[in-house]
Amino acid sequence: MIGAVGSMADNAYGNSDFHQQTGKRKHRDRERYQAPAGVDDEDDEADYENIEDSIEMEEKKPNQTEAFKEEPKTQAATNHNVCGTKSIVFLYVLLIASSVMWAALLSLLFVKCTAEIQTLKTLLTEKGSAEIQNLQTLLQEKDSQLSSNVRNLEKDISSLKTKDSQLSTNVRNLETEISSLKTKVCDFRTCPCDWQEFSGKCYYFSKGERDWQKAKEFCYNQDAVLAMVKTQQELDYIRGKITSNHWLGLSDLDTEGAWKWLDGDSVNLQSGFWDTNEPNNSGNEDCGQLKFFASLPHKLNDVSCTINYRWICQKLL
Ligand SMILES: [Ca+2]
Ligand SMILES: [Ca+2]
Repeated sequence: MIGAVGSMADNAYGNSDFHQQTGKRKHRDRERYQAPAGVDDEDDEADYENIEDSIEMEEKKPNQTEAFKEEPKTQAATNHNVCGTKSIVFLYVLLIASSVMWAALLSLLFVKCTAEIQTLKTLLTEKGSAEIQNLQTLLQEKDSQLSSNVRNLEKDISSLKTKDSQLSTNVRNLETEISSLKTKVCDFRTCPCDWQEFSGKCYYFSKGERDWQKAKEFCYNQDAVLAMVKTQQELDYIRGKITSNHWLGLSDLDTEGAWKWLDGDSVNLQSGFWDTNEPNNSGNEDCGQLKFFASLPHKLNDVSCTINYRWICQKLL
């Protein structure tokens, strides 16, 4: 504001000084062009008017100068506005062009990517189809092979079943033939196979060992009893057949010390069949055996019924 006021004052001052200087110069020009003596008055008057016009023209010059000074400023402002508008328009155009270019690039990229994706999809589909086809072929081959193997196994199983049935039939036939042959062979004997005949009786000498009760049950199952040695001949016969201790059908289980054979007959304790100092019931001995001696006659002895020994069965012919 202060600057503007100063400027206005300077302009006013400048104009006043200009008018003063212009007045002085008019005066000097009038003096200079004062007509000397002897000069024509009409010519002088014309010259003077030209001079006046010249001075007036010069007086008008400051105004023209000011106009010339103001004109560049307005033109510059106009030029500045035009340049700004052009710059904005240029920026807009540049922005639009850039947007169009980006849109075009993105479109191209999208189209390219879509094409790539489509190509990949096609490749994957082709490869997947080929793999699936290969797997299906392989599975069909394997399935066919497995089916063939299963059929072969079923045939083998059927053949084995047939052979097993034939073998079973053959075994049954052989068992029947063996049984028939045994019967025929045994018909020529007086005692069953593996039994020995002596004095109207059949005797069986076991190969295995059992306790007294189980040995008795075995003989019962053979329609026989544990051997009862009541005569010297029977004792001598049995003594010649054994090489170890054997159970006999003898016990005092019903009454301690009352020794009886299985048919209920009492045993003569003074018969000489018993070993020396036997039966002694040492440790609760209730079952009788024929005790084996390597160098002495085998004799009767009482022992615990739970001990396992071989045994002798006896039955009538
Ligand atoms: Ca006893
Ligand atoms: Ca004893």
